[in-house]
Amino acid sequence: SSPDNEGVTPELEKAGLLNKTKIAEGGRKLRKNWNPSWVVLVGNSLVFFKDPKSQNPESWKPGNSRPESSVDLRGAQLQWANDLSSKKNVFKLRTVTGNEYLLQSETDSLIREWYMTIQRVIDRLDAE
Ligand code: I3S
Repeated sequence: SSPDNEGVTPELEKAGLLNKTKIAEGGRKLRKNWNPSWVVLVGNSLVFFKDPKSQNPESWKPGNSRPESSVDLRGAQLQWANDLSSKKNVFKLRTVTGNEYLLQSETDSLIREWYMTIQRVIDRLDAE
């Protein structure tokens, strides 16, 4: 972030449409329910929106659109998880609190970019 921006607005790293399902809550297994989700990686968090209006950058500003949920990436773990789904291009994100999400895209390059970008944020937080 620019010096002016330091400590004010968290950095927007990436945003896009992915298929998402939560598969565990606090370590307890949940039934899968795949849905398209507008995913925003901002600062140390991955934020999920179900509202298609959230695809408008204006609406990501704090207070303009209510996220469905948000994941703190500090201490999180990421791994490819094609064994956990019949879909291709699936990875699993596990939070320190034992929440687990599968994220998926039909587009190989797109899912690889998401994986690398999220991993980079996790690595940065691990190094702090
Ligand atoms: O891992 P599972 O349980 O085979 O996941 C599938 C089911 O959740 C299925 O719904 P039902 O709960 O009605 O059986 C979903 O429609 C599928 O999408 C899930 O599998 P995939 O392979 O798509 O992750």
